[in-house]
Amino acid sequence: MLAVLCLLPLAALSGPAAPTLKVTSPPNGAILTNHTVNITGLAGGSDFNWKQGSKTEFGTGTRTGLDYNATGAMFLDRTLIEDFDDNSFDTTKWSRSNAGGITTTEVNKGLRHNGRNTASGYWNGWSRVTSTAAVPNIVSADLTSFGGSGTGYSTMIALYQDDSNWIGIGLAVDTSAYGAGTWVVYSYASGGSLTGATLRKVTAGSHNYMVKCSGGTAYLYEDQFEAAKTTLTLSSPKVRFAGSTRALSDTIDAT
Ligand SMILES: [Ca+2]
Repeated sequence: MLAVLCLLPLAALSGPAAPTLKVTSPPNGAILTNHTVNITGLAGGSDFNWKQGSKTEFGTGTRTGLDYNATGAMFLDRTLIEDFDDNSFDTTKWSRSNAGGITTTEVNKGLRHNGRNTASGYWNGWSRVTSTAAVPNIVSADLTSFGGSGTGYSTMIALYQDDSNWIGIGLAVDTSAYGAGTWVVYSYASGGSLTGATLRKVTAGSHNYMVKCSGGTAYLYEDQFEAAKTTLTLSSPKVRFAGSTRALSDTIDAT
């Protein structure tokens, strides 16, 4: 599952109205520190300026993703791409936690949530991979296969601020809550208050899931189409991948 994490170009989301960006000063290719780049005359009539203040910030990555919120305010953000393609889990970029017999490993050019729930109670068998640093406010990943057995199992990609503030989208089977089938689901926590919903049933196959949080609204996408949105503000979120199982002896295998 979740082979690629990246910031997608805005044009992929919003159709023909995508704005263009042209910076004439400093010239293309120039590397400057402690200079302000001012970008004007873009969609929504807003201006944007961005200051790259240090070598350290430059080394963190170039801000290449153009984004705007519902008011038309524009901003740039960094791009992070992780392919999980070398079968070696990078603990400088990612932290792992798990419980109840479910684990996440980097295998076969992707992340794999796998295992059999050994925990009592409900949804106490899980594994989570979280970035060690904050990420852009748009994250996406391809879920290439999703399976399991028993009463319920789920996987999602999420923007995660803390346990009380996060939002994610993915797939779930929960025969007691949803009936038969695999469902696209989303859930989020805002100030500790948890909300979740099913969106539609899906058949097997690869799907891309994306989460964007911008200007006080969180947007959830499946295969580049907006699937849901809700009012939510997150501060410096990380990206999290999670796989969970519902009850004792339920299994999951998601890549
Ligand atoms: Ca790796």
